[in-house]
Amino acid sequence: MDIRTVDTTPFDDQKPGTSGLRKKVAVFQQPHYLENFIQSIFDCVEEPRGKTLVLGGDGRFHNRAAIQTIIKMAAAAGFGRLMVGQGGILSTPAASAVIRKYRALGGIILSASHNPGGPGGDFGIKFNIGNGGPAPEKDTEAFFRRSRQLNQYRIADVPDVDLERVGETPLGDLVLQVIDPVADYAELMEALFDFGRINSMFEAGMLDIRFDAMHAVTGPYACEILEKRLGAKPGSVMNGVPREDFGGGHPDPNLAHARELVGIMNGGAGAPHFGAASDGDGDRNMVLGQRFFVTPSDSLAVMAANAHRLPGYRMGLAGVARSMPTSQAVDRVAERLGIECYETPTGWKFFGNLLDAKKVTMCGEESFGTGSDHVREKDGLWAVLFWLNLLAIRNESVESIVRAHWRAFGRNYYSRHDYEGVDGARAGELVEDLRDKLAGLPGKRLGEREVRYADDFAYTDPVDGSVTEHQGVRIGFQDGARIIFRLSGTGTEGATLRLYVERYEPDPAGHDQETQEALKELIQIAENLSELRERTGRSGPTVIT
Ligand code: G16
Repeated sequence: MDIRTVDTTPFDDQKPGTSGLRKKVAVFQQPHYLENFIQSIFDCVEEPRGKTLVLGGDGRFHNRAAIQTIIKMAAAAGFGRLMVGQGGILSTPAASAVIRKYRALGGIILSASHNPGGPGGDFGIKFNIGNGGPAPEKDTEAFFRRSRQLNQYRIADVPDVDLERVGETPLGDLVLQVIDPVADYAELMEALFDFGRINSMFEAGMLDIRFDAMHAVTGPYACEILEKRLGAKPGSVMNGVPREDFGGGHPDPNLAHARELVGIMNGGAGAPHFGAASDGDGDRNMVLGQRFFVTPSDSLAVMAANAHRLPGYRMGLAGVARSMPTSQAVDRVAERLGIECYETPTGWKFFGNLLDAKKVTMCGEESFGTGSDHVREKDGLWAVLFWLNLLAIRNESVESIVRAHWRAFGRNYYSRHDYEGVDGARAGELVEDLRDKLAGLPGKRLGEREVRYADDFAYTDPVDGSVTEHQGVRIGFQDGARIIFRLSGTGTEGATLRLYVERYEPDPAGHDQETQEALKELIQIAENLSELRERTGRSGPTVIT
């Protein structure tokens, strides 16, 4: 096998964001762009000789071309085994499961998650380490530093490989192994949940579900697990064939982008009992009941409160974690259970150490992500199976489970307002000016509430002591209400400014308000304080979740 060393020049924009390097497809199509970043990773990881690497993606446009290039570079780097999902497919949680099961050195996941795909869409590369989770910041910083010095990469001169046939092919010293992308993941799910019990509900006609795969990676996983193994009726999985452009849609499971599913779930008495959707790479989830939306923050709290009822979590939870902007609903569950609740910066990578150190069993984020220690990524289908198992155990509707939870713990009204595609400099100034106001806020009254604290969130990892600063401006009130401002780290066009608003309502008599109405005063305060509309030049948010 001939290995070529190719001269290259560094790019200055290969800094990974919240979740890997995400750019427009056209950026990745520039000569050497992909190769430079992959070589930067290979130069920073431990000695690859003889080790196993996992590779797959969400099937979006450019996935196949990128995989062929990475196979050749992995062969040149000296890896012993490369496990690639058939057709280049591996959902993010499945990749995490495979890395862990086969004790791989790590894995490369090609995805821009929920961002649109196709030639004009986005592409992305994530590196996951040996625990199956996203590379921590010290690693992504090292990749970035390396990318700025890189002047050569190495690639094997071999023809493209057939990715459709499961099996092994030698490529020099590398064994290329094309694997069934679903099998290991499905086996793991069977070990965590009571498939027999869920199956009985389907058999008895007591459960009708709709799962929207949004023409993204979860299609094959959902068809195999929900329809084939669990017996949901054919057609329960919608948009189940992965497409390179996600069928022209935006594979983001929220009320704005999963409209078709939302329409079905709002469709009167004959609507399915349970609806769910997942995103481009299968790590996010949205859960719906009949005419009922479960906020991701509530979903996490309900799951934590009920975990002990499910086979995989019978021993109870060691602790829980949530990202800082996620509502404090789960904090109340942790308090009741007498376990620790950790507050981390946005980004699944911050949960890795807590999970590895067994400080937490379950974690979640407001951005439609929930997961547990079974892998080191958030996991969309896992959350769906968790809910199905819970429905089968409690034999109640989604809505009645959530309402009972509110009665027991109180309700955290919660909403996120996104201002997308804002001018980057203006968004930066807005956040800077807010930071300047923080010192003067504690003790002050804003509307009917008194500010208890106002800060720029910083996190000290309790396991390795690493410090991460400037993770969002927080204004907390005496009654637990919060206003948070943050700049997204996953967009590829301009800046996305996120406003998160939350308030706690302990009284069940106050649990029936419409969310935006319930949060109106706080939203107004946030907009006034930040001069949000004037400074962004927008009359309102682009997306409300
Ligand atoms: C990624 C991260 C999540 C984060 C989300 C949104 O998710 O893994 O931890 O909450 O982005 O981040 P931001 O607010 O910075 O845009 P995904 O599903 O896009 O990989």
